[in-house]
Formats: sequence, structure tokens, C-alpha cells
Amino acid sequence: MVIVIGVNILITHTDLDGVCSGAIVKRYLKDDAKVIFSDPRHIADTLNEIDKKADKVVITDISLNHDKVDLAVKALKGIKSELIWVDHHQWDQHDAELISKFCTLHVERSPSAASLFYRLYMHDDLISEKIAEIGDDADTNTNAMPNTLAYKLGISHKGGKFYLLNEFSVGNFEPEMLDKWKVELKEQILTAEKIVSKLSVFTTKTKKRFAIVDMRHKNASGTYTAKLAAQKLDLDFIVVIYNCKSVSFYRGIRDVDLLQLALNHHGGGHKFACGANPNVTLFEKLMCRIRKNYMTREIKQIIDDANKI
Ligand SMILES: [Mn+2]
Repeated sequence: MVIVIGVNILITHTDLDGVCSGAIVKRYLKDDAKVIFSDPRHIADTLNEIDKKADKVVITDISLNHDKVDLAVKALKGIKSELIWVDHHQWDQHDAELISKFCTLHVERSPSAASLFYRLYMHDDLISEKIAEIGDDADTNTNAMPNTLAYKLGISHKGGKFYLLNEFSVGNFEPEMLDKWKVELKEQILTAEKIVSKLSVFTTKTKKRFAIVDMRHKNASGTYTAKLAAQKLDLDFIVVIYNCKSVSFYRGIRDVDLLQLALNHHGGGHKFACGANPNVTLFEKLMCRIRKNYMTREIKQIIDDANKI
């Protein structure tokens, strides 16, 4: 096991809101923090791997999967640090009550975890305000600010998350890499348009229109492609297959509550943007490697369930 040592430790989500949250936390911790990226499935393990005697530990933009609660509690019991956990996803109420016994837990509705942390701890800081604005734009998938999509692309590259978090934390919103990311973004937008032009539209039991977007082996953004599909094809929601173990659901141009579908398949998130973590057997894992569009049993089940929405 790798023990991560630091005076302060900051654990945040792997998406752009996570990067924005982390950048604000870094300012809050006066730049003195070791950064770790994690997610709801791995946070309990992450907590088990950090230095138990760090001064402060701050977690942002990460909810806790229900089946990892015991493991998380076990880790939290051993941590002697001051612990702050700020998140804007939907938590099981009982889980939240339990976890809040071991740390300062803020779970509140907010467009992004970045803006929630900003309001709670950094509301006098102008740079944090600007970072929080990017977090909101990114996590609501509005992408109306000029660089949001380019940032999203940038953090998908190796090292991109650490790089952008550090640049944001010192108030640099046009880092050197940005121009390169913008060029690549143009190509990805063309790819997304091609994918959308080939999609079929399905209709659920209650006459909701949806499409299945298979992003496996494609160089484009799933959220961007989903949004484009919704607009062009008048969709209520979109199912995006990222890989055999990760399927996400996004609201289209009307509101559909998709969270139950995610919860039924080992996932979580928000009502309008959430994800499932389907199980794969050893055989399926192998098949997913051999055949690029292989449909596992649980992914088929997810699509069946989506048809019933
Ligand atoms: Mn978020």
C-alpha cells in the first residue's frame, strides 16, 4: 500500500468541477497541500491510503457509494486530522449522518461543489469566485464560458488535472496548454457531430425519446456528444456507454429523473446527470477487450430499464 504523506491532503473528483473545487481548496490551504484525485467508488480506499497524521484533510465533489460506507467509516476512524468533506451530490441520508460523526460534512444542493466550497469557506476571495463560476458552468454541462470545453478536454490528458488545478489556484485561467487543447477540441467537435448523425432514437414506455451513445474507442467528449444529440434529435435523455464498467445518463432538453436507474446499477450522482457501474464477469471483461462494441449482460439490462422510464 502506498502511503501518501503531506501536511495537508486534498482529495477531489476527477472531473472539471473536481479540479475547480481542488483549486479553491488549495487556496484555502494556502497552497500547502498534497493533491489526490478519486471518485465515489474509490474514496474509501483513498482514505485508507493517506497519512493518518496529516494536519488537515479536505475532500470535495465526491459522494460515497452506499456499499463503501463501512470501509469509509473504518478509514475515517483511524484519521487523526481535521477533516472537511464538501459535496453536492445526492447522499443516502443515513450514510451522511454516519459519516458526519467522523468529519465536518457539508452536503448541500449546489450547481457545483466548487461554488459550494467557495460559499462556505472562501467567499471573500475573488479568484475563488471566478473558479467557482467555471465549476458551475462545467458541472451543469452548460459550457457557456469560452474555455470550459477546452478545460474539460485538457484534464482528460495525463497530468492535465494537476496542471489545471495548479494554474487555477494561482488565478491563471489561460495557461500555456490552452491553445493546444482548443485545436484538439475542434477535431473532437467534428467527431461528435459524426456520431450524432448516425444515432437512432428510441421511445420509452412513457413516450420519452432517448438515444444510446457508445463512446468506446472514440476521441470525443461524452457529455458534449450527449448534449449535441439532445438538441439535434429532440431527446429527453441520453445513455452514454464509456466502457464496459461505466455507463452515464444525461438529461436531454426536458427534465427526466435518471438517478434511480443509476442507483439500481451500482451508481449514483444527480437527478439529471448520473452514472452506473455495471458488473462484469471475467468472461465479459475479456470480450470487452476483444470486441469494441461488446454489450455485457448488465449493460443490456440497463438499456432494458431505460426503456421503462
Ligand atoms: Mn461536481
